Amino acid sequence: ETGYELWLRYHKIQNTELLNGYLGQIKSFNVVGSSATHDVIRNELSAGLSGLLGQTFEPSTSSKASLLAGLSDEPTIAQYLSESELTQLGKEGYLVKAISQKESSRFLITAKDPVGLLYGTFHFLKLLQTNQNLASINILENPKVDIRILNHWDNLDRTSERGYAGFSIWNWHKLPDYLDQRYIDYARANASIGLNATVLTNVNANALVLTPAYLEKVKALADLFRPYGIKVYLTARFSAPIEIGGLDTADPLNSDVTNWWEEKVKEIYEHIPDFGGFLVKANSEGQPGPQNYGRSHAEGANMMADALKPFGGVVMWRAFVYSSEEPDDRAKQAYSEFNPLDGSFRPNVLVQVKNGAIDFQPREPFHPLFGAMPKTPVMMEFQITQEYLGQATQLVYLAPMWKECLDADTYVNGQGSTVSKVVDGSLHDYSITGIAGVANTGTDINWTGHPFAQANWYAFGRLAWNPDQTAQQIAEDWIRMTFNNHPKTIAALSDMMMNSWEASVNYMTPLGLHHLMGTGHHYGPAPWVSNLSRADWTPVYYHKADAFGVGFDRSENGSNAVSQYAPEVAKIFNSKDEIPEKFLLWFHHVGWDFEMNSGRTLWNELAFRYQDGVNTVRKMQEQWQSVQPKIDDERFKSVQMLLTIQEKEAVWWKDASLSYFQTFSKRPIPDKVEPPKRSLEYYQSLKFPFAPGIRPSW
Ligand code: BDP
Repeated sequence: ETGYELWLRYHKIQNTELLNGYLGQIKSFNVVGSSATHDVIRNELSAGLSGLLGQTFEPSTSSKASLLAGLSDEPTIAQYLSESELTQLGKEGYLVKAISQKESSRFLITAKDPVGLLYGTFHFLKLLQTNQNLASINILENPKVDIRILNHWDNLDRTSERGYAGFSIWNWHKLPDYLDQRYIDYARANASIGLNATVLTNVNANALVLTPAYLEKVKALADLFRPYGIKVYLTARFSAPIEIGGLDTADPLNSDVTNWWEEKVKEIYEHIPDFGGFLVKANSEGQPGPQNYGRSHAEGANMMADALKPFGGVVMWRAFVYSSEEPDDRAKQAYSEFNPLDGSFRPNVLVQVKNGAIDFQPREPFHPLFGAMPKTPVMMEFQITQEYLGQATQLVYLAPMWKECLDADTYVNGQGSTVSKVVDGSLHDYSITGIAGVANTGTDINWTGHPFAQANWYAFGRLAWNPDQTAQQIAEDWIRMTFNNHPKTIAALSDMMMNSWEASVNYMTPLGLHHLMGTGHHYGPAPWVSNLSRADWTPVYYHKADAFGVGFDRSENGSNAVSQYAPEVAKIFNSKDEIPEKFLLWFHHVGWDFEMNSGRTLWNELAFRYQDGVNTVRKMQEQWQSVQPKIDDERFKSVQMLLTIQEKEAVWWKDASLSYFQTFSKRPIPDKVEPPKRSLEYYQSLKFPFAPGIRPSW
């Protein structure tokens, strides 16, 4: 198996008792009604039921079919629905339930909108894929977040910034006439996990995508995605009026500029009537923006929002800003810039904030902007592609990391003001909500490079739909759907997955360390780098190791980044003794002999954590080995080889980091920690000129 099928693997159910039970319950299906989405649903049910149940299922038109799917206002369907079910069903929600009649049980899938019906269909098929008992199912679901969107950092030349799975899926050269089947399979996969939107282009944007020839290509994709409920968005380069519009300014308060954007937006909607809107990276890492003209982020965002408003479009304006000229701690800058702008954005602007205040590090405390903008919809940006988390060679299941952030308590409206309540809008009553994931898909046959990276795409969709689900439950569903339902498979793989993120934090950046990766490509350890064009891109800026100790002092005595959090949180982060150790070196510069909870000194604990990370990877190798008889050869070998690489990389991280930090601590490597295999000079000499995922100009 190549893995191309993802979690939509409709192989015949192995357990014959269960299979016979299902065959007794599901004899036929009828999808009532017509639309392009209804056709998709018919195809999905035919493929899913035929594959899983091992018999051919063709759509029937009988109102007595054992599985009935249709909109809630279809008379055939409406007779089975109660008032309360109808009121509970939201626009994109669905109901999947058993309806018992004269001893024979039947099943109903319904929704108010065809896309909800498609989501319900995927849920029903998931029940079979995961071998659930259908007898008394009654599932009513509505998404908790409005815009559930992938951000592709894909360039028009098909390279993918921070992409580790080949080239971009979008073949701009052959579009609009050549419609690759992958486009449809992509939309289908997204719909199966409830994603409803996609940004096709890189945040480091190219204005060409807004020219007529490219809009034809974008339209072709939008037309394919529409039946799957996926709306298309584009990144808008702030200087586009100059680059493709022939103007000599992009000042958001200049009327030629506002007219240009109005006309451009009109042109886009002529091609794509349900176009979603723009994602904008402005005045960030060299990208142009309103500040080039002395205007604020709000003035820039509002100008685009006004152009989009008549058509129902939105602007997702990124808060990922930090300046090398600014002397203040990088971690504070986004908050300092955006918090004062709360209330000055148009209602159709969302401010898109990364989960943490630096940049998708293996572990970051939640970004202080969550909870700090009650009058502005703040949306979440997670990174699915593993830029800082093992790229395509490491098995790192990211759902536990996303959950740690979503479940964190901001305390802004008292206890229980979790980040997920900010994101789902319930804390501040946002009128629109969103959650974005930087995609990890590419042209690799298995879509994501590492077979287990599929789980991160999957988990992102599931959490975007409902941030309250658990990482464990999502992992189990994914394993059952992607591999098999054998209890041994589920036990071994879910254990590997659930421990993998903490392990990677340990062997890369334990105890709150961050940004210690190789320059540019971010592959492997390089904590010694100190001489880049910007100080805030160098690892030494972040770890500040010296003879006394290590860590960035962000307490009241340091940069005071802690003050950007609610007082209850700030108090804990500010105290070396109260702060959870996982964030210790993020907020404090701590002496090498500081006593940790384990009773070890900081230096010994650091060494111990590095070793623990390595040990966990070795355990993952054993666990994978133990399921060999249950996994197809191709995927088994692929993961086996990747785990070998991961083990080597974990040891490399440990050895390079400990050798380097030892030059400051001057303390011995403690017992039970394997001493570094090579000299520090060796690790420093390693070069990776062709590491993947890098932006060509970097
Ligand atoms: C960093 C990436 C860089 C992105 C930037 C961003 O290294 O390639 O352009 O974030 O999010 O993580 O804009």
